[in-house]
Amino acid sequence: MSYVDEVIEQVVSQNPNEPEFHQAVKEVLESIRVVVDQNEEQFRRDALLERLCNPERQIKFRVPWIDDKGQVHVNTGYRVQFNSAIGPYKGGLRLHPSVNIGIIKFLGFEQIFKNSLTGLPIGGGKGGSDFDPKGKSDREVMAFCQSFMSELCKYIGADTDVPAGDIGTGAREIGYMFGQYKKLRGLFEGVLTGKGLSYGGSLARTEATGYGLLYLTEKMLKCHGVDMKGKTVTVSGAGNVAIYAIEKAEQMGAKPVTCSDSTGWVYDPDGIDVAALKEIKEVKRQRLTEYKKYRPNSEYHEGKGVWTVKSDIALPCATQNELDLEDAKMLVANGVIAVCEGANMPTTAEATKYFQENNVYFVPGKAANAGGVATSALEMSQNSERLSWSFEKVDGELKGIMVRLYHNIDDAAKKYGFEGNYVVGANIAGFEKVVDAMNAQGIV
Ligand code: NDP
Ligand code: 2IT
Repeated sequence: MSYVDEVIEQVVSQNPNEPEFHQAVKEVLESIRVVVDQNEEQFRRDALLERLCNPERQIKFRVPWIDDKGQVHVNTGYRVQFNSAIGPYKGGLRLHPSVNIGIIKFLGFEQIFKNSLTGLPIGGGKGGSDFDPKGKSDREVMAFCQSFMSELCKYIGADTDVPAGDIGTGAREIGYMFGQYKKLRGLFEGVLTGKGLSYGGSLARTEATGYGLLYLTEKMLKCHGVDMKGKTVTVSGAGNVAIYAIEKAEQMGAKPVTCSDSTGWVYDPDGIDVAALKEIKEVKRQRLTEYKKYRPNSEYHEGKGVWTVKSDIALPCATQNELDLEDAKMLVANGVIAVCEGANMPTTAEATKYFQENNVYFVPGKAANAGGVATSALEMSQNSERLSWSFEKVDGELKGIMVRLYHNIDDAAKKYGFEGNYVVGANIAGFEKVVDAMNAQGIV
């Protein structure tokens, strides 16, 4: 049996009940098969893939907190410090009831290669909790965040592990966590990114993931002779990534016509009103049912359905495995040109294959959404030099990073005979740098 197949089998049997982690590992290892085959003897002797697929450290802890009625709740907190070969662990904290160790491991594993692709010195990690911030008062969210950080603060630091936001973790949560870290450790340092601007946050970090997604999409399409202007875009999600993807798509002259949350979705034939969306989601923390009040011409539908809308470009920006084979068939039948992932692993393996077989330009999340973590690394740089850069500077750096990233994955795909396959390109390009650093540092 080939070394790649052996390790895939091992990962599946040693990590039962973690289907998302298996999915992420299989995609990466299948993609890098061509590189591994060329170095099979050495990689096997060095147990390189076993080391790559086993986190350096996994932390799991109890998070007790008291609600507004005096009731105590207990959630579970996680931090998976996956790989520090190229820099301090870096990756977000997800707060969502669906969080379990398998979800955090899949996200941490993806983060290794994504962070490598940014070209910046950041290793891979991820964390979070099964706590649901939805429907909680600010005080309850603060109580949770303080309790979460009371334990997490023992394991993180500006030069060891730097968490940030992800689903359910935005500026409010990062603020409460930063305050607690500072109180307990007595350190005002860049231990978290996505901070508020008044205490060390970076301009353009809020926008970065969505904007970066569009910078990469625009560049990729341009290289294939396609102009963004006038294109219809379907977007899923209505959170941080989706909002700024919609905003930048509009600025580029495209027309985003959908967004969604976990209860329903909106179709606005005139183009999503991003100011209304921000008001509903960022300010009032409401459901998308409210959107129709701002835009009477729009439609609201319960459940899932964004991918039934005809579009040229599809940007899944909500959560993992939200776009399945049926959705892919619908998008292809409706003439979609490109699918670029704003979320982490939103497209199932079957749907990805279907897009590739039908000549849809498909860019995986670890490349397409890397602008968020790249700008987090720029926030770390600003914190280290105790300076704040202008919006234009950060945004310009972000754009440069996304354009270089695109060429990097395109070149890697071509080099190994997979031209246009950005899944293979991203995984190989991300892997090569990490392996080089792991080899240089010995068996640790
Ligand atoms: P937010 O919490 O801001 O928004 C998430 C959005 O997705 C919400 O509209 C939410 O709806 C929806 N959603 C979440 N879970 C589900 C679900 N199980 N089913 C249906 N809808 C769901 O998160 P972000 O925008 O930050 O993150 C979105 C994706 O992008 C995630 O995959 C994340 O890992 C990824 N990502 C985020 C980055 C960042 O910088 N924030 C960087 C790179 C990737 P509802 O509010 O109803 O739950
Ligand atoms: O998935 C991701 O890249 C993020 N949630 C952002 C991580 C970060 O450290 O900014």
